[in-house]
Amino acid sequence: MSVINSVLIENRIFPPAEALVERSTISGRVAYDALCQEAETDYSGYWARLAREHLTWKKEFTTSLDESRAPFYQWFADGTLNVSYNCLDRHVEAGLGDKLAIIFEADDGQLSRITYQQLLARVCQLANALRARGVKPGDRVLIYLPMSIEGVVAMQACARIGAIHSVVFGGFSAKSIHERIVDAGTVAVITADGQCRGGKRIPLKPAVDDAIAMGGCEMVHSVIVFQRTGDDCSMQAGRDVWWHDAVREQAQTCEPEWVGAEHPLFLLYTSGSTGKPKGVQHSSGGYLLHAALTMKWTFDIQADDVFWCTADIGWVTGHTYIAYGPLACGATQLMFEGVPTYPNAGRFWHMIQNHKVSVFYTAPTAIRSLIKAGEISPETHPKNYDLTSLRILGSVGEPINPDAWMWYYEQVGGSRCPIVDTFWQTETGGHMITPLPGVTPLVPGSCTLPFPGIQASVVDETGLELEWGKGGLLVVKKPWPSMIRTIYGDPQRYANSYFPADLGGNLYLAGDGAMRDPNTGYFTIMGRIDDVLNVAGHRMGTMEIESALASNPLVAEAAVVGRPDDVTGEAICAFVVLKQARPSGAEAAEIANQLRSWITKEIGPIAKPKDIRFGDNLPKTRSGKIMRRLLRSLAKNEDITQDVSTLENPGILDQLKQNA
Ligand code: 6R9
Repeated sequence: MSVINSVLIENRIFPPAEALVERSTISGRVAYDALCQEAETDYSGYWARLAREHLTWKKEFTTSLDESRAPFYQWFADGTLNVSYNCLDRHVEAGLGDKLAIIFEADDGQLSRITYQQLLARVCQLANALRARGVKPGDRVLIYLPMSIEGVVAMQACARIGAIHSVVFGGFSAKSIHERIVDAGTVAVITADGQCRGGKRIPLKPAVDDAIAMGGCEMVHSVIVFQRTGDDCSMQAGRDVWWHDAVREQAQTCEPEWVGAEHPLFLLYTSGSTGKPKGVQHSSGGYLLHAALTMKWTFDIQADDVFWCTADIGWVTGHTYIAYGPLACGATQLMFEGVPTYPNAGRFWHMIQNHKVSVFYTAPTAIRSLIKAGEISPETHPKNYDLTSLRILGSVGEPINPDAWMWYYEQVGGSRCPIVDTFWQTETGGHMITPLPGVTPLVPGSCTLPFPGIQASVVDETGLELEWGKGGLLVVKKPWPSMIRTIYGDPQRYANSYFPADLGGNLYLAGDGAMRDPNTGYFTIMGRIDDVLNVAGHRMGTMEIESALASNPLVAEAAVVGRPDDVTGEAICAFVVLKQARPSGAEAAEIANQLRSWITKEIGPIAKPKDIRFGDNLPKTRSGKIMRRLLRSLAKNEDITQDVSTLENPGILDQLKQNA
């Protein structure tokens, strides 16, 4: 692989405010360096110390990292614990039973609040109900629920009895549910009659019925149905039971199942380079350690914080930073059922104001869409809200372009709040490369430095470490506690995809391109390595072109893909959403030319998109990720044959077929 040329230069730097450094758990660069040094000197001892300090064990472990079956690494394997005990009971035992665990805001604004004591009681009741229906430790339970307190209760109840949950995002189709039921050999499903999003009621249970009817699901003996909308819902006698009926007679206490640290906590299906989603398997002890630790260090979570992660529990961010991390720390969190644009695009800011949110964690795509909305309807701009409760902002899911970063920093954070741009993946379990609020001077668009103990690096295609300033493959050199343990049912695929022989077989390959700043060593993520373009022999990260486009005052959002080209190998095709209405005809051609000149000026003629297409929006998954697969097909003028069931806005595809 030739070197990825980084052409995006960012000179702005934002050191942490003195007051923040003082109050932070990890305070100052010296403290950060000391942790890194400790990990360097005694890697396995470092993580063992943290696992003892941050988790409560039933039986203490005697071994920390076990590499004897590499790349199937084990952590703290002879220790036993229970994840739900760590998230609930231990706080109640410490006198925090009356502390709010979750403030839930429904789509229509209705609020429910639940304390740690109440949450524990509800988790115990559902855990007892699952046990009563024959769910045993190690059994797989599929969860298909809306954003709700019940979603968290369901996940925690599985953890309590040692069942392995597999949460499927509420927007996935019956076919996706079916695939996941079969792949994991699921014995029970927890779902709801429907969900409410953006003022609409959307059924859920029918998709579960259809999935099971597709065949091969005979092992599903129970379907527990939470009543959310009250809409009609068919119930199959013997198999289906209403949640409220299942828990009614159950005790509010439940002895946790003490499991080994390596006992699987959950599977979460994610897309890889092939079409078949992979069931990423996570552990109990190592996963929970990193969930707790990153809450404390990256988000600097304190007793009086109100934490809000806007992700859905159907994605890994909702697992680690809603269902487990905040609870493992005894924090108070806000949870939201709806969408950021309902009843208007000021919803997030309104909620931050109302609930005095202090730590806010969202995705760049949400920020960019709210920037756009704030320009169209100025009354939804964050300046109309009191956001002074905020102290830390977070970003996750994709690279954040410097323009969106600056807007987030200035307009949302009032230039007071550090932005932790957290790079991580479903497979990593928690943050890998991220600023720490009381440590790291921030550079817009950079996720900065590895979390203490994480040995991230950039290598070439043979696994050789590259000097700073050279782009290459992002890898992790040592196993870490919260890493993926295997792909469920396909250990070979796990070994091949994440520890490829080309790199020597012992480096974890993240699948992203990255470069370290020659002076600071800061990491910049340059997009998936499958998104790296080679135009006339020059390699460029698509993200850099996107960022350059997004920095044009006319542009709200842009995505760039490559398409085959006879002359240059690959040509750049840009899909652009303008802040103004979608142009057509001569106007479109004129703006396209302006953008080409802009790119020429920002990066150079090599980065000039050959094709530019305008849309009202970009094709995105319901989790907000741009579907580049589709864009690549559109760029090639291919018919769309891929599965578009995860697409939020299928109507957009037609618009994006024509060049400006
Ligand atoms: C947590 C999550 C993982 C992929 C990852 C990368 C991209 C995530 C990022 C980021 C740049 C960040 N990604 N966070 N890229 N900066 N802060 O999103 O997990 O859904 O598995 O996606 O997302 O490309 O490889 P997942």
